[in-house]
Amino acid sequence: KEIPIPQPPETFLLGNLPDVDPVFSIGSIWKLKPIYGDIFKLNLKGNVIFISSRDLVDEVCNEDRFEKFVSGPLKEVRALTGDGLFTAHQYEPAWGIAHRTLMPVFGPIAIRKMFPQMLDISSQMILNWDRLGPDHVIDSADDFTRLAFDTIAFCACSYRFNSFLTPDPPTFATQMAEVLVEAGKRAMRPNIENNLRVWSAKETESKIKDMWKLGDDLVAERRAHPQPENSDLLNTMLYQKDPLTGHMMTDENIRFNLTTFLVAGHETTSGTLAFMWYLLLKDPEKLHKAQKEVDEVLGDNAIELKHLSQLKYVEACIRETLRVQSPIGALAMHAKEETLLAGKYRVKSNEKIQVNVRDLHRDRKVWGDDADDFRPERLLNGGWEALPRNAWKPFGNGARACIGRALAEQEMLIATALMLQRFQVEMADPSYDLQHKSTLTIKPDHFGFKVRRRPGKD
Ligand code: MNH
Repeated sequence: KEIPIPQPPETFLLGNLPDVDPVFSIGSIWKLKPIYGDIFKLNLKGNVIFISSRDLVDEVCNEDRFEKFVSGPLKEVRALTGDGLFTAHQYEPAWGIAHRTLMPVFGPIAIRKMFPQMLDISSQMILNWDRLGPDHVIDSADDFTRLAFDTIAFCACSYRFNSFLTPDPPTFATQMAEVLVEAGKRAMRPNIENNLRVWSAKETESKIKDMWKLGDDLVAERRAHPQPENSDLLNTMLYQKDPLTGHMMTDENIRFNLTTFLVAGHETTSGTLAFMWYLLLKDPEKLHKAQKEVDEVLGDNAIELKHLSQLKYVEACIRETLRVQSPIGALAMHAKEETLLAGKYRVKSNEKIQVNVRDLHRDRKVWGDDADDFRPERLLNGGWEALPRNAWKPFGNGARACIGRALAEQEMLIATALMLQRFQVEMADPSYDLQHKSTLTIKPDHFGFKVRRRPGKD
């Protein structure tokens, strides 16, 4: 009854490393999936099992049997974010302490209070584009990165990066992208080779130190100038006790989590916005529907918190983007104990199971024959509520799911509504076809657009 998991032939000493592009590894997985099916395995310095059907993923989402696995690229990122929430092993006490301390302040009610800060940053982006005029080509990755970066820093620590004021993106963002690319490459290289690359290790180390300094300075500054309780996430980290153990987050863990928020908080959000605008601009009918909704809900009025829950079509556009072009390529899990998957595939507890998010989100059994198409309508009129469990996983699973989800969703809604209200947006190059690039997350490469002020919309 037990059957082996399909696997491409291995190369002597290198296993399946040659099957995977070190710079865009998930792209290789997307190509192997149609050949090997919903489950296959690669030897990438240890066995990695890739799964992509809703049924297999549903099984692996059971937290009694499986949990998040920090290994490979994620483990390499620990050089930067240590036992911060995103890269902590499930068994590390710092994860539980930070999770319980921070969950309430990332909840929907707390996030609503961030509306003015989010609007502040979004408005800077809009004003900046207004000033640059209709001929200026906006690089989506650059400007949405500025938006997401300034937003998370302002909302989490009341710190202004002011990255719309400078022509280059913030140094922190550039260094971070470089460190993440290096982490990805290290995970795909044989260990002997990693050990020989002393120079790139030294470079990376010094970038990491620079990035930590930002968080450490923020902490020092806040200690020197205390703010009223609950004023932002930084305050919570500094003064709140874990309700379960009574422990406080350590200074080192605060540094790791500040860095984590900056890393996790901006790449994914900016990637999602860039993908959504690509999808909308490729399909003007959907774009017009979204704009019409914004006109009906906002008219010429300034956006307010109360409008957000009325933007149902825009919300569906965001969710549908997260389905067809999820910025996270894979979720890494492992079995807590050796087990049989689907009753027939043996997996050991030290083997990594990767959920291939893109192909999960295109499972024909769930989404139908038009699974590849961007169609927000499928998530309206009961479609969202009718989705089978664990069919839509852009924010991860269970206890280790994204803590920033409500923050990101609100931020994306505000930015999108403002853009639609104010501008007619068009592709910079109408013949552009989607290309992907990746650091830890996936974004469109070289996707630019232009904006023209809509008459009468000030
Ligand atoms: Mn986020 C975990 C996706 C925005 C902070 N995030 C995850 C995971 C996914 C994810 C998937 C689970 C990863 C894994 O299983 O290894 N996150 C997103 C997406 C967006 C996003 C698609 C935007 C769109 N995330 C944000 C924002 C923050 C954030 C904004 C700001 C703080 N995310 C986190 C943190 C974790 C996480 C922290 C780790 C949570 C944990 O394991 O406890």
